Amino acid sequence: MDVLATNAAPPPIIRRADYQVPDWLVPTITLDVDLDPAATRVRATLEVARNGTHARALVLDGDGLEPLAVRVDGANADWHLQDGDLVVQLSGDTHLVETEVVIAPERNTQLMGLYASSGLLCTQCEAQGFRRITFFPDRPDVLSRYHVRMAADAERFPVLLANGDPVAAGLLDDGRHWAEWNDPFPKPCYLFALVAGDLQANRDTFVTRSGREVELGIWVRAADLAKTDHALHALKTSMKWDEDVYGREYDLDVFNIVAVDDFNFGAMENKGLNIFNSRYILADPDTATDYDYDGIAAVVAHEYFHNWSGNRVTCRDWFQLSLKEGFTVFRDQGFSADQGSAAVKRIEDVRGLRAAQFPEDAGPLAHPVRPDEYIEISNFYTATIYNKGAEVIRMMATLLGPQRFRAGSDLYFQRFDGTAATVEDFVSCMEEAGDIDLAQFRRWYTQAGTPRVTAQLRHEPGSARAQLSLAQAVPPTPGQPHKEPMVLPLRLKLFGGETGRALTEEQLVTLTDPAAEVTFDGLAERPVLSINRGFSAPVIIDAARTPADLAFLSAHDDDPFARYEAMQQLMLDTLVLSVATGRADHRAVVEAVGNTLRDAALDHAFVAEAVLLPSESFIGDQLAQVDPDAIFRAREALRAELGTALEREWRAAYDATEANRFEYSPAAKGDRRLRSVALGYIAASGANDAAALAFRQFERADNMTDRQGALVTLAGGTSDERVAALDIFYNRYSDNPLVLDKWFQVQALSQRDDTADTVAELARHRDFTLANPNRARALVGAFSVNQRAFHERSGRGYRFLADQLLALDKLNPQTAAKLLPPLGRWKRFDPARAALMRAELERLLAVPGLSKDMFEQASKSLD
Ligand code: 0A1
Ligand code: ZN
Repeated sequence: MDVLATNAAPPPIIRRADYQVPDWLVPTITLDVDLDPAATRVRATLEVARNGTHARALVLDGDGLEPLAVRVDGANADWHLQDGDLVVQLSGDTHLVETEVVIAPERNTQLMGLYASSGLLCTQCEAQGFRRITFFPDRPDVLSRYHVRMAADAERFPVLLANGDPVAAGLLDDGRHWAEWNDPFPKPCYLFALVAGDLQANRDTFVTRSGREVELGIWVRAADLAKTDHALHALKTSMKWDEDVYGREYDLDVFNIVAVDDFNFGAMENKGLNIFNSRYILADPDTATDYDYDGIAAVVAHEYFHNWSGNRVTCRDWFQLSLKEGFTVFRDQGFSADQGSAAVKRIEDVRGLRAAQFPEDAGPLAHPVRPDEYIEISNFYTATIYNKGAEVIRMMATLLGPQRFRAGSDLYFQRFDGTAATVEDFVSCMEEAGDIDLAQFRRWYTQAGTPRVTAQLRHEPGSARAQLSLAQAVPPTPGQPHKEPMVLPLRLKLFGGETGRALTEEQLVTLTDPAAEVTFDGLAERPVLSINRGFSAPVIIDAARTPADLAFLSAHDDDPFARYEAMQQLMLDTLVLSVATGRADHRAVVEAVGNTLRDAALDHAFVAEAVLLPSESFIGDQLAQVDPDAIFRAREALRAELGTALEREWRAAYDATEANRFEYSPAAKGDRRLRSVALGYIAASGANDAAALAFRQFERADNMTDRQGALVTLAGGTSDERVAALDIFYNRYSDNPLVLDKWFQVQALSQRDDTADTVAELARHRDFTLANPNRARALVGAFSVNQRAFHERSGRGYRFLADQLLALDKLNPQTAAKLLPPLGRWKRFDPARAALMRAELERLLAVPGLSKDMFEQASKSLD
């Protein structure tokens, strides 16, 4: 592990501008892995080839490895270790280099490299975990063919899996057995994987469009087998979708997925052997919510799609991470949109972007979609790389149109198949196939910060003409004080303020200058502006529309996303005003929400999204300085008023969405969503029977969505039913870690006044452990986004987070560092809170032996 000694020099900064082609290539590697949790022996044979004309030594990355033997062409070699890396002097242009190391997977708490999780052994190599298994040029532009031989105890590890296709297996005489796997596709080492364990597979086959039969297997513990059908179905649906929509076919004879309980991220796209966090595989109605089901389908699709966008075409270096991640998120979003309501999917994605990426872009950790430098690459698996990256691809798709975008992606896959490519390569393909100049558009990859667009529509009463003034600005971000104008594709349309008729067709206005004017003629009535429809550009729009116009659009706009957006803006304007002035005029919101609830033509999933109030933190993002208590009060007041004024409507919605039996379909999901939202408002109204109603839902539910929905409502209140429900839930699921995570999370997100106390107590609960990333995120991660509780004036929330981060940093720096950003938002708060937050960051930085992961996040957060 890279740790910093006290007074050590700061860790080096890696710069994109310093990229050099590799000195040595490794066309093939043979791995012989003798597996044992305490001592695994790894023998590697690398065919190495000098790349170009130079006299430099071979440098193989290593992290915590001790070479037991190093041989070149069968003889002892001239080698030394330098900062953990193996340096070997070589005379010729090609050699066979053999190394041998012993590693201890059961002691690997970082969950990078080879590690143990609930009795199985598995690997995680992206971004730089392979160097913890064997000495190797651990960089994505070194592509090799892998041949892997594994041996392990046959009873403890009856299943042995690796990338590619199985070639042979057999028994050894000491109770051990072995298997050999061969992957014919050259790949970077971050895509290497192996798994050994007592696993069972849910198997199926998929016939590709050219008629090849692929063996599919989802590998889990025997007890979990019944929870894998949804993931398997999602896998087959994704395979077909990628053929239909992108013309991409699967290329190996087997495709395996393994679920593991301890995992730093969501899942990993290792070639032919995806490894998943079990939360993105296991589902049945009793234990998984609809949200979980959707997440599973999306992540299964995401990892599968990486087979082309990431594996067949990989990244030249880690600065290009969004090349595979932004594109693959865009692809999985398209897949999910096609499985249900595209509008609701878009609403959810935009809500996620605003919750995670906008604050990142506005804070000390802001970075471009293609960063220029990093200290620790695992800190760059961010919402900016993934989600803003996907928005950038979406804008190119909008500018090119579907056919030319598909031509661009075909060209990209064809031209770069089998290679390590760059963002520039991708954009050039889009430019070439789309016959479009994307020179200015490339700023989306280089400039950080969320652009702001002001839009002002002027119209003289009685006139047939209206004038729209647009202006854009990109705020300064760390290291980028001055910004150039961006290319902003804005879909817009005008509606008649009296009749609600469309006054224009939808048009795509692409703003490229700092400011522009658009004129509309032939208007029969006063126009109302609908702008950034479908969220065509990931920007903040300031269109200064009146509450009446926003309410009007929320009822009449023909783009469901824009309808949702109008309602959100109306709610946000109302709440911001009430936080700022202490005076609240809720009438327009109540009327608009009432209209939405009474509109029988709308689907329930959409209604549920549309009537939800913006989150406390999103309200905070609109303010010059965040006042968590005032925001909480203003939001609660509006919630209560909506609950009371529309109580009849909420009860009608609640009753109309009662189901006899669980069904997993878009309509049934919409019903469940609306039902829990309605329950929340009934409770907010203060109705006497609210807790009883919630408890009844909790007890009668035949699925986790309804049960958790009721639990969330109860957990936010003060009723006796709250304690009962939390106990029942805990006892019922105490042996199911994924559901226990929900139990921790619901309490950490609770709106109650005593949440900080509860969370401190839960951190001492016998089921709490920082060693499992899901559990750490469920309590610590959830608490630190609970704005009011985390920012409690005393600063104890900050202290709690810093204490947990310090403890976790010793086990798993990667996961710890990802939980730090809420502390870095100090500039957004009052001086007293800001000082307390800074003090915790300083305390972290003063700790000897802090990981470089944490050092980077904490030191940047102080600036
Ligand atoms: N490439 C994966 C994400 C991922 C990244 C790093 C990991 O290391 C702990 C694990 C997974 C994806 O995009 O799904
Ligand atoms: Zn990915």
